[in-house]
Amino acid sequence: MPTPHAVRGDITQARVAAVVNAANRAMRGGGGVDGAIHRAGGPAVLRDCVERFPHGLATGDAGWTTAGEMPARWVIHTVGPNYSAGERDRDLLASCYRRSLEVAEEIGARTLAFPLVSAGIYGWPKGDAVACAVETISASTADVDEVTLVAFDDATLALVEQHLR
Ligand code: AR6
Repeated sequence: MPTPHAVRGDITQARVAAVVNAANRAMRGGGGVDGAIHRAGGPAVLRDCVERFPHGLATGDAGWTTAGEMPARWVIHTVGPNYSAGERDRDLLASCYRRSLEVAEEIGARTLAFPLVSAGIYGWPKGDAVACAVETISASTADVDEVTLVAFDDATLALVEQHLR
C-alpha cells in the first residue's frame, strides 16, 4: 500500500476515482464535507444514498454511491465516531479508513481522496485524527494505487505533512 500524500483543497474537486465522505449514520447529508459533497454532486448522491442505504450506515463502516456531477466517479461514505458526543473508540475511527479502502478495492477505485474523518463537527482532536489516518492507511493491504489526504486549510496541511515525515 502506498504511503498517503497530502494536499490542501476542496475534496469535491479532487481528480480521483473515489472521494471519501465523512457522513453520519442517517446517510442523508449534513454539514461540513458531507454538505459540500452533496452540493457538488447534486441530487444523484442523495438519491443513491436513499436507495442503497435505507437504514443508514453503522459507525466505522463504509459504503459507496455514485458521485453525480463531481469529477470523481464514486463517493465512499464512512461514518466516524462522534468524539464530542463521547464516542472515543479510536479503533472505530481506524475502521473508517480500513473499510473505505476495502470498498475502494471492491469497486475497483484505484485512486482515492480522504478528508480527516471525525476531525470537524465530530470534534476528534486534529493531531490524533491525522495520526490515525496516516497509520491506518499506511498499514492497509488494499489493492489501490494512490491515496490522498485532503486538508481543508494550511494549518491542517502542515500537521499532515509533519506526520508523513
Ligand atoms: N474538502 C476537504 N475537507 C473538508 C471540506 C472539503 N470541502 N469541508 C470540510 N472539510 P466534518 P466530521 C474538513 O465536520 O467531523 C456532518 O454534518 C474539515 O475541516 O466535515 O466527521 C456529517 O453529516 C475537517 O477537517 O466531518 C456528520 O453529521 C474534516 O473535513 C458530521 O458532520 C471533517 O470535518 C461529521 O463530522
